[in-house]
Amino acid sequence: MGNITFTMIKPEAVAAGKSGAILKRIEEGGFRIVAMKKILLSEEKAGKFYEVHKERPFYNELVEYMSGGPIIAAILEKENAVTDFRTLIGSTNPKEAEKGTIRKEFATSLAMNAIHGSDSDENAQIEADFHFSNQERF
Ligand code: IDP
Ligand code: MG
Repeated sequence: MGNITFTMIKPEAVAAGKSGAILKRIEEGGFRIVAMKKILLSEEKAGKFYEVHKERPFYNELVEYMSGGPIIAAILEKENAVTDFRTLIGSTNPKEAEKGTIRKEFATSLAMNAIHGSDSDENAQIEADFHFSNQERF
């Protein structure tokens, strides 16, 4: 048993049929899927999820984008889950993402960067609880 991180495969990657390929990379990276579902976030829910970015100039665009189509949300387990997952997905800006990372391969732009990963253990717990009940975790 390791610790957990929270991820979302973002709308443009889901729409482009990349979910399977991305999930394959996640499992091959040693992450165990604890919980997973395909959901359409309301603007309100997307706004709440990204509330820390409320004052940023891209906030409205981000909320519109993340509520514009279904996402795949998941809780992942691994030792050092948060740090190792951020390494697997790569930099926020795909132009700066390392070769071999999920964002390097699947992102289309800085905004539409294919995947989310929690940035701390504390936020991983908050984000997992935001989307999943205990009964949905295995
Ligand atoms: P992260 O997803 O790598 O943790 P954050 O800085 O937390 O990056 O930003 C959250 C999300 O907001 C990014 O993944 C991306 O989709 C979007 N975003 C970040 N910076 C910009 C920007 O400058 N313009 C447009 N969208 C952005
Ligand atoms: Mg972040």
